[in-house]
Amino acid sequence: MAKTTIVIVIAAILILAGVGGYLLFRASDQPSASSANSLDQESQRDGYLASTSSPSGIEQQPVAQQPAEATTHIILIKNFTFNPAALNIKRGDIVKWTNQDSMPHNIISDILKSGILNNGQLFEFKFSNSGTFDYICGLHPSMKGRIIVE
Ligand SMILES: [Cu+2]
Repeated sequence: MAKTTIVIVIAAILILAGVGGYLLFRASDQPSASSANSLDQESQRDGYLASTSSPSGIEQQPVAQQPAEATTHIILIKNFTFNPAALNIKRGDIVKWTNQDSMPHNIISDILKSGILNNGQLFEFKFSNSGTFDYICGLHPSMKGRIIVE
């Protein structure tokens, strides 16, 4: 019953506003008059919709501030080369080496030593301290790489 009344009231407002806007437009009044009219109509409609919707409504949850996430960097081992050979990262970042060669490789430095990586296998390491870390492949010592941690 109350809903029907509201619908009728809204319909009446819409019609009146429409006719009013149309007449204003016809009378070659300022075009802004008709747009202002429709703005009023919008806010009135919103008011009615808000009063008829459920009390809880849909509330925008504030997005919590996330701490800066660690970035994961990929180094491809391909054709007996680390790619990229030198990589700049930030403290806390993770580096993943993935072996794309058919030959096995590994990664050895002062602070880390991977197992043998066969084709398709990967090794990851989190760099928690800043510094410059040179590494090689223990099986092919001419393969060299460097990680620079800010
Ligand atoms: Cu190797």
